[in-house]
Amino acid sequence: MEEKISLAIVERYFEKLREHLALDVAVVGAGPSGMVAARDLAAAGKKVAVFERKLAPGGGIWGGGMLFNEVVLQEETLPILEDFGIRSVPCDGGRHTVDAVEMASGLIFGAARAGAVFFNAVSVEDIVFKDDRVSGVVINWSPITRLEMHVDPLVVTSRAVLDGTGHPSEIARLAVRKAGVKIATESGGIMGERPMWVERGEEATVRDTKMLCPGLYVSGMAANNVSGGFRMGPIFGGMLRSGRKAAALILEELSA
Ligand code: 48H
Repeated sequence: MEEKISLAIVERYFEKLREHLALDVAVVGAGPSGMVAARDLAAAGKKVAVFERKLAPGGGIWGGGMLFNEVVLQEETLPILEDFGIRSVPCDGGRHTVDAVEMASGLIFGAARAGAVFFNAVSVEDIVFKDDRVSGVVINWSPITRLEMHVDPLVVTSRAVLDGTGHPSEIARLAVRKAGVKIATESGGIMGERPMWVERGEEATVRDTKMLCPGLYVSGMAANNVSGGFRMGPIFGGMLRSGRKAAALILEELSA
């Protein structure tokens, strides 16, 4: 019995990994924008994997605002929540509060049920860059990177990579620093996040969700950081809309 449980886990895990070594889309980071994108892409029939450094997917949702586990969303973004069956409570100004735990778990479940596969506790430490195109991700166990063990990574190839890594925009940074790519920003590099201005930050997040260079897209706070957008605190409508827009842009390219 003991052996059979271990065997079932090992066999199924490796089957899952083997099936996802060549992807349509690699989503890096299981924050709100990455998970909405993963769900939409998987629902459209694409082979999608989400690589998340932490043990628990969910990114910055869980803690709400300053650990008060509620977040705020604008009325017009509720249809995205409804696609995941996540509930909300109206507050003033056409806004709604959402229980952060319900939102994080609902987005995880929705993306998984649509067919996106999560690889948690896995960090993307580099990109594949071939013929002037980002064409995959280089992965390692997060504990290995955290312990700074000298262990070579594995590679997953992908037709498109989405940088959903939040504030640090790690994948775009790698493209600029290691591949010498000029990305689609005013300076051609990482502009850096600006201070708090909710309305401007929310709009910029969606506007700056885009293709940065062939094969590489950006969403959420990473889009803000890359293009020099303002931050917005614990309001999440822009993140959800950004994920939806990223998926639509990628689908447009993959179906062309
Ligand atoms: C694997 C990685 C790597 C890596 C990072 O920050 P997130 O929640 O993502 P977004 O951009 O969808 O949402 C942002 C939102 O949560 C937020 O922070 C807001 C609204 N802030 C406003 C403000 O003013 O501060 O999640 C990103 C995820 C995290 O779970 C990371 O662990 C993960 O990406 N990650 N995973 N490989 N190299 N880098």
